[in-house]
Amino acid sequence: MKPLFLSLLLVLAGSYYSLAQQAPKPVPIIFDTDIGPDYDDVGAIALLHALADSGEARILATIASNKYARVGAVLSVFNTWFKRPGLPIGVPKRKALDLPSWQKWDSVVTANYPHVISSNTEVPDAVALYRKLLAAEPDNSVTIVTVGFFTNLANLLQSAPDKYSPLSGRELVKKKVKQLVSMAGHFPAGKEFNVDRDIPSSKTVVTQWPGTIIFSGFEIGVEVLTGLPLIGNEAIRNSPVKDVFALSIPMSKQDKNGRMSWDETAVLVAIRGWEPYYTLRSGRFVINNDGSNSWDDAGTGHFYLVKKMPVAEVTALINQLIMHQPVQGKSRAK
Ligand SMILES: [Ca+2]
Repeated sequence: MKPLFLSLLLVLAGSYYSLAQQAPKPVPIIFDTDIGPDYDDVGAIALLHALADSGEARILATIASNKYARVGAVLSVFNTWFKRPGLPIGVPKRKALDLPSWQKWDSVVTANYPHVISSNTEVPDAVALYRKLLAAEPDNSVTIVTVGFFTNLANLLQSAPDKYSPLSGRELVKKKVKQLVSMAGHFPAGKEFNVDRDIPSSKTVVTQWPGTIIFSGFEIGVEVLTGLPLIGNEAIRNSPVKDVFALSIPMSKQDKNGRMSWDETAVLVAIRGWEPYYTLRSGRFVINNDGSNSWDDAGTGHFYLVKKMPVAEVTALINQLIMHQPVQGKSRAK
């Protein structure tokens, strides 16, 4: 019996070891969002928490690139609902856009759901938080996903050594950031909101970012219409994600088949990689003085997503992920 028991133990230990070997490490990620003017950011933060709950991501922070008065509280509503009330939040304290939701869903969710942050004064400046978090992470490890303006990343690149790190912002990014994924631009050429709203910051980032950038362009998310299964799902109750979509979809005729999923595609690719869903086109993002962009195929360091998986399949996947509900039990740190 003894040898048999021993071999069984060895087999079990072997399969545990191989499982442990195969399990991918969660992606450490910073989510940078303008959450307000559009509500695909709400789908994106739901998807972010869904992939953290599945062990695929480790959220380091949710940071706003927009400074309207409720933005810190709005981020806190979603982090609290997904049982991560202590997740760090940052807000730009210097010059930044101030764009609340035109559908007013920001005041609805902050009125109806618990949040541990009620004012932007309670959270640190976005750049200080970036520096603190990056300094504490291993080299070449952090993924940043931006689904709003480049305001914070431009300020980060231009930041000086501080109590968190003796490195300049650009040096710190070069050392710590593995990749930047951005919902930005329109390919091969066009004009897109996130780039156009803060042109100087967009220029700074696309010309000075020291590492790889993957862009999910306007043309990717515009075809992925999501949210109808969420708002029609009777089993989902008391959800700020559902409430935002249920309030906003009927307010615009163009959303009658669901909202365009620009920001969700960027978060999906930032965590799971592009390979199952898209191919990459290599080159260089070119930004023009009027905020429009084009693409230089001869350049290097930048990529944009090109459709591979049928739109219906990406749509079904995002629809499923944004219906994710909080995992019951105690609060999570990250
Ligand atoms: Ca956005």
